[in-house]
Amino acid sequence: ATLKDQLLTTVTESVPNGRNKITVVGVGQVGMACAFSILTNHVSSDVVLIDVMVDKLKGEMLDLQHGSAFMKNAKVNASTDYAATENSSLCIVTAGARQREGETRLDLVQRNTDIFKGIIPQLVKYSPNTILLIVSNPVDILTYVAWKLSGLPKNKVIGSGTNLDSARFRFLLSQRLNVAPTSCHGWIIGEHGDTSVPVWSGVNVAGVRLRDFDEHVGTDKDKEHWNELHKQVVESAYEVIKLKGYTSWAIGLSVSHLASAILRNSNQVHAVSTMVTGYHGIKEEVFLSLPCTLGEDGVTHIVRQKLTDDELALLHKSAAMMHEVQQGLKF
Ligand code: 6V0
Repeated sequence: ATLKDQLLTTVTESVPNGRNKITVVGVGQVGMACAFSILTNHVSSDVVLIDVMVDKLKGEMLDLQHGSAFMKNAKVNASTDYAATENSSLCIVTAGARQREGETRLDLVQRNTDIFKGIIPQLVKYSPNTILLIVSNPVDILTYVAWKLSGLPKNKVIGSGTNLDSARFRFLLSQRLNVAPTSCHGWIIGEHGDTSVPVWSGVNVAGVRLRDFDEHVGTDKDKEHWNELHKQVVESAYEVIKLKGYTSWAIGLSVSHLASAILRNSNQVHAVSTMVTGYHGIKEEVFLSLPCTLGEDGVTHIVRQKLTDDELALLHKSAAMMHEVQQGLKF
């Protein structure tokens, strides 16, 4: 008998996978920020990392494993083989090519669609009951692509969407009002990025709407120019990328909150990218962000926001644009 056998008597074999197992595909800046936030917030005790870069993958795995004792003994594994992802409750996809100089947005979409063809079917093969949380950009279109490639029901394919944009918005509101971000309620819906829609009609603190003091707040007629905050939200990714080369911490934290809501079946409401056909008069088969309740089945309910005509028009513009880009995609 080995020393181990002498020390430990087997009562029953231990379970190989944790019930809260999370796979993160892509160990770049975003994937690692997601993994680190998930581990340090104790959202999962069983994280698997997947990438195509063997050395980087192993290095990241070892570095995190060495911190296991400080993360409630979480297990961290890594592999280029999707068999390691078996029985994941949640798969987060952050893998993706970066835009090259002179490359159009559509080119990037097609390149990332081609990358997704090698990732999504593998994830579903080993975890047929998983929920997919897509982070790679352009996130709304790639969530649609992942939905098509996976064959999963629409509730189980989610894009990180405007959860991050909404967090940025609430932070900026907090700075201007000197009220904590979690006490400033404001939602950004629609496309994650340039055509996102700030729902000024609902922005409130303690249920008191800014629109009740000034009906023009957030519009062009607003003398205090509150809509500058939304412009800053749209600019923020570009600004951070210009300053540090990439964005990572805020998206990592935002994704770990979504993962927590899903795994804990909490019915928390977050703005995430979901199939919006039939909502707010949208006819196209597209994914855009709306406030959704999240639980272990993914998106269970969509909150029916009372949008103004201007907000609806902006949302329809996003939907039309997503649809147009999707038409050019080759699966
Ligand atoms: P990065 O640092 O270049 O990392 C990308 C990783 O993906 C690398 O480690 C690659 O090796 C890996 N990868 C590439 N192809 C494959 C493949 N076929 N299988 C497995 N792994 C692969 O990029 P970064 O981490 O900065 O960004 C990743 C993606 O997230 C990009 O598409 C960003 O645009 C997107 N972001 C999305 C955000 C959001 O709010 N949804 C926010 C920030 C970035």
